Amino acid sequence: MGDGPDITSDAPLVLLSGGGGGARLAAGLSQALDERPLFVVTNTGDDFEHCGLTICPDTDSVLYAVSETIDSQRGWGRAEESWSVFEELKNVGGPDWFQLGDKDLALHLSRAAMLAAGQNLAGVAAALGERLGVPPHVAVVPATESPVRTHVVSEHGKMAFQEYFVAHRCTPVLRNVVYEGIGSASPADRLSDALEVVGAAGTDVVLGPSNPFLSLAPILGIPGMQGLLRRAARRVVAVSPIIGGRALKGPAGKIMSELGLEVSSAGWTRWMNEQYPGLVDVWVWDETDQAAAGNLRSESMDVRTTSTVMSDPGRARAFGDWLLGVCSSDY
Ligand code: FO1
Repeated sequence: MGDGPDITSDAPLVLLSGGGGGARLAAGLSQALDERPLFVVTNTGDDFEHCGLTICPDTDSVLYAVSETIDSQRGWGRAEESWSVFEELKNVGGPDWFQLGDKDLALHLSRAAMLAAGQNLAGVAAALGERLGVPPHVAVVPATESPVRTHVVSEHGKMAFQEYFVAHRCTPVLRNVVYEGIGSASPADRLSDALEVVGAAGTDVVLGPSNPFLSLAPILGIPGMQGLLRRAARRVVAVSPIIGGRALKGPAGKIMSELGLEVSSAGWTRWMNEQYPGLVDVWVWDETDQAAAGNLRSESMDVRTTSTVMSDPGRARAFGDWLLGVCSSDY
């Protein structure tokens, strides 16, 4: 991959991604863009230390999805995985709450070696992407190098993200989410360098169909991130993670109801618009919800609907193509 796409040739498209939905769209846009540079900004709030290894789930889901090595059914980890080490880890009393397959573990060991040798998260992601087969026009960029750690506050008190998501399977009632360290974080140099070179309104930004509280907030809450994206973007397009009143996977719908929000594309749109005023130009909903789109349009919000369910790579590619059309259209 060298030092990544030549962004002066053509303004990049920037995708903010977390979780399985964001990874699927990253793969779809990678295919749809072909040559135009794609910067996938990945959430680092789920990152954590495990068995002495730095685990970066949302970055790895994108690396695996774009290189077509992901276990597409789960939305994380490797396809054609084996579990010899994990099985033996249990026998020798290691932690068994977080499943690490053999191939996935090899990637974590390689990351640990590179970090120990002084490489940063962006450099590790670029090196791993090259080895996995991420196409040269795609840069996978962890949102920040500074540690940001998402914690969920529930009736059990405050817990680390992976404890909530994996150990407790998202069952605790969420009262608040805190992003420890975010106040002293700054956008990754690779992203800010790229977007400052491009100049005003030279790129397009897509907020992926990711959990707004757990995947997008730890990116957009980084000081300077919203301004950086807004200044560089011709158009900012956000994709609803809620379809027909629920999230396809993950706790976004459950969290919305626990926070007293209407669990719908409209509820998501209103919350996002309040949280990030002036950031989003176009709201993309699934066609399942097109009847309700009229209400928001009457509040002069630009809501567009299409089929957003990326149930296979072909549909992810088609959705990517459709989004490119939205980004480049004049209306
Ligand atoms: N999610 C689970 O529900 N159980 C697991 O054991 C698990 C292991 C795992 C290992 C590597 C990795 O990159 C992701 C893994 N995930 C697992 C998913 C992970 O918790 C989520 O992908 C993100 O943190 C939220 O999107």
